[in-house]
Amino acid sequence: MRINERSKDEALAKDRSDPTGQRMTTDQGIGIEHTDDSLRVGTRGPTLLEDFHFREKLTRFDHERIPERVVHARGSAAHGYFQVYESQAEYTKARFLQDPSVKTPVFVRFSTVAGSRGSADTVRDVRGFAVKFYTEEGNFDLVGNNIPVFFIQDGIKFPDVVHAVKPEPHHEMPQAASAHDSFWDFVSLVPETAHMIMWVMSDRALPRSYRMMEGFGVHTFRLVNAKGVSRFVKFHWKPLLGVHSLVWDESQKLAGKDPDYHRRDLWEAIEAGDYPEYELGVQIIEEADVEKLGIELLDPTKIVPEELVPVRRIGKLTLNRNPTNFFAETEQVAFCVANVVPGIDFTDDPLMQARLFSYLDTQLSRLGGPNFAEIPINRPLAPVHNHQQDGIKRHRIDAGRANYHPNSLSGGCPMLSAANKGGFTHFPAKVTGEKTRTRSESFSDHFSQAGLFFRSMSKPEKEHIIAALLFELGKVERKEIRQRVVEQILAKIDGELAIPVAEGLGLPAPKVSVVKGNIEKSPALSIENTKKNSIKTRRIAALVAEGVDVSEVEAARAALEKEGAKLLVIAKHLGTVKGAGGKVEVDRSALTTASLEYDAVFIPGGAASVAVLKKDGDALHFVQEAYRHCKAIAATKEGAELLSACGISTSAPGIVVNQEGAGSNAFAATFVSAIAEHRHWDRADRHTIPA
Ligand code: HDD
Repeated sequence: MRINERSKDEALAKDRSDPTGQRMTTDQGIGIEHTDDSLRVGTRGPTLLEDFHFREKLTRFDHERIPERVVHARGSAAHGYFQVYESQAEYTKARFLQDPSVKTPVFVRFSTVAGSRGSADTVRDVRGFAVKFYTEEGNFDLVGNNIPVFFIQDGIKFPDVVHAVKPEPHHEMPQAASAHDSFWDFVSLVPETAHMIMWVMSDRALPRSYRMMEGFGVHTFRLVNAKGVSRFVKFHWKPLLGVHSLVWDESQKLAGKDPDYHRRDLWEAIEAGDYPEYELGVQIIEEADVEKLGIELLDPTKIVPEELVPVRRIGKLTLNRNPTNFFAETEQVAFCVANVVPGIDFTDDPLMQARLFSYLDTQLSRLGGPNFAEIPINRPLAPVHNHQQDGIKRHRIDAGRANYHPNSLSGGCPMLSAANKGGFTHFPAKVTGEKTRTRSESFSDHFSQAGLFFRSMSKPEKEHIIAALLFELGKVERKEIRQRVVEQILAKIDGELAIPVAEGLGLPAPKVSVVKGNIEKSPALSIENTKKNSIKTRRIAALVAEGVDVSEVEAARAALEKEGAKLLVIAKHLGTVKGAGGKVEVDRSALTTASLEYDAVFIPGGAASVAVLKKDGDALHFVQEAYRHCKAIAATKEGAELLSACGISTSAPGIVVNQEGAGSNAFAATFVSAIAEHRHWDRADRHTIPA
């Protein structure tokens, strides 16, 4: 079969129901004449049981909810396609990785892990990055995260780590947060969490957007080519917009101001045609080189530093269509690590092995039985024929008498496929050994890569990790847990980390004993080194009041839009604001928005406008908060006076002041590069600003 970018959309179209121009019916297709009053005896009498429409309507409502995912309950998804840059036949026979002209449809769901379905998007947490490829050979699911390692090494401990991080069982608190005793109790007793802890305490756990975070397959997989040669592979997703994060104060406030911040951002970007794009990267490791590498590839708490094995970018994922219906698609999509196509195979990573079981199993209760693969979003494009049958909510109507193999009654059909005709064969890896519940010694180094991560951070990133630990451990009630984390975990990662955390918690300085690996730093781990050459899709707030210099707003808008960014005008009231040279349309009233929702702020000139803003506490707070969060702020002409009123020095990093006006080339160039920098951490006085 030949598929294209539209294939899944076309397949879903058969199940879509468009009410436009249609009459309302019951579930049985019977026309409804009245739906606002139940059937009763007399106008004030009892309601009648025979009102089947009323009973059906309520019954259906009563049963609308299904169990939320036990982890990753909160998520947002999009459709798109994947296209390989050039054939990867040397490494894999997977057909979707052969032909650059093929656009394989995908459905991608991003998520947080710990929170419930209705929890806020911007919490400190790992983000899920799950991709379902609807390939010609069946579905391949790459169920990854935005962090390349995991908390534990063996899936038997998954219920433990998830119970520990989820709200505590006696009072169901806190929601969507790891800052509580049971999580840190677990961490303090399970040193294999050390590396992951560094990542979740870092800026990686506070993405600016789903469009600006990396993704990782985490485990080592195998790629197998048509000759049966296998190589190990680590999968990466690299966002074309670079990797950018929020700051913690901003994340917490956003959770209240706009709990749907990431969901909205993804939706709006796609609606605006700013399609999120990520390159698929692979680190390929020859079996013969494994020993030389000196990294246990079966240990999911380890990365292979990009400096040792470069990430080769082999294709691009583009998300270009929002789902039609959240429940039908985003909620009912069922990812499964075991969904692989010929040419991609598993390894003996004990975390991966547990996942191979858990994902199918969880859908049985979440989606109510074994036929969940027949739900439209889960159906492969490749034809499905087998002898699996019956079960609750069966849709497929199998024809014929033979529901077993081998058979002669159906002419032996459905037939098996040989390996060279698309039949999946497991790579015949050699395995020997005795049954045991012990881990290999090669899984015992828990700290060298945690230290590598910390030491690879820039100064502000290190400060953020320390601040995150002080916040999280500061919320822990039991002193002995705080102490154990510092002494048993942090002191083995790095003194520069453990000592300030101990100090901030009022604990004695721990005895530091650090185990270092064979590389000191991995620059690829620091998001300070990400791409900073574009402001595409960034949102800039322009603060205005009556009397604003309208030409300044329009000149700034033109300069920013030229770079693919968007200027939104904010004023006290919706409608229009009059000023010198005309009027400007207001996009958001100050009441409904906050600096948190923008990447940068622009204060246009106009003496009357600035005079009003200088006396407006909300406007002052807006600018001060953006300053504190280290965002670029530009002011032209009289706009500079608002900066002074906020106590902000016009020479502070990331502050752009221009008296020539927003139309000048110098203004555009400096403001654009200040926004592209994302944040200006070196504002020494930012903690003195009251916001
Ligand atoms: Fe998992 C969901 C990613 C370890 C068991 N996981 C789930 C989702 C993502 C991940 C992105 C949400 C999929 C969606 O959007 O529907 N999980 C990971 C990664 C892991 C990982 C990257 C480590 C490398 N998970 C993991 C283990 C187990 C599970 C070790 C069990 C042994 N995960 C599940 C689950 C979920 C799930 C219980 C809940 C909902 C679902 O599967 O469909 O089966």
